Amino acid sequence: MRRFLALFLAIAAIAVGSERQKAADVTAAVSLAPVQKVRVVRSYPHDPQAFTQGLLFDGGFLYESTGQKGFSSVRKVELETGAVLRIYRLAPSLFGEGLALFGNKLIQLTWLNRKGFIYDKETFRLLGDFAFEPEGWGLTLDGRRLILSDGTPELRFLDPATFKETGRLTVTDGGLPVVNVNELEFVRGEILANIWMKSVIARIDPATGRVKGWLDLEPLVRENSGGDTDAVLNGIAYDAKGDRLFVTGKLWPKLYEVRIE
Ligand SMILES: [Ca+2]
Repeated sequence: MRRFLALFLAIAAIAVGSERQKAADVTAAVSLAPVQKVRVVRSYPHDPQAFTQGLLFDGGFLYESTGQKGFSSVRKVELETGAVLRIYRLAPSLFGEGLALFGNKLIQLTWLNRKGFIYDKETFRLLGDFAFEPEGWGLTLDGRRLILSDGTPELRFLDPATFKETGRLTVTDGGLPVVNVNELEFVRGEILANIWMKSVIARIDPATGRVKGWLDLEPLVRENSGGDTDAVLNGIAYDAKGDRLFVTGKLWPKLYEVRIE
């Protein structure tokens, strides 16, 4: 219970941020979403050099975007072995971020370059690029719209064909904005989101932006971070056909199939 309380306070702290004064005024209205545990179904090897920024699952394989200048890439990864089957390396000036799939196209964000890239899923041939604002953090597709995070509580919806913004959503918990919203995955009608530097995943209602629950992945963070503050939880993929949820982190040696308890 004590650990849950600490977690609640940690979440409350991120939510409050610089709006502490304003937040204090609405404290009475705060009712933080419940914290849920996850069960590890199976673990798999993950490249401990991969600074994971985007992750998705399609057709039996993982697709991963990695960051850091000089180390950014898009990869096709074999789930069982973690082997990199195909790789596209970005120019050293670019920092890879979120990754989504639209049809047969992989769409990758970069962090501060205000540029995204489109690749053929099979060949990894670069098909084109697009401009977006302001920063690129996470990316997923809800079936018809791209959802982009930029580290603020705001999620942007983009048309996946034109990359034009079609709407926004503010992520809140207990009426307070949640900052540092990072890697995303659309799962069974909810937006799952990593929160940068936190060992929780938010389950966000895509209609209201409200956090419906927090998945506590602290035991996995402890097992994989090795005390490295960069080695944070980041990477959510969903196998819709097999109803399997995968999570990993930056520089983590393992990737997990997890089930929400
Ligand atoms: Ca994802």
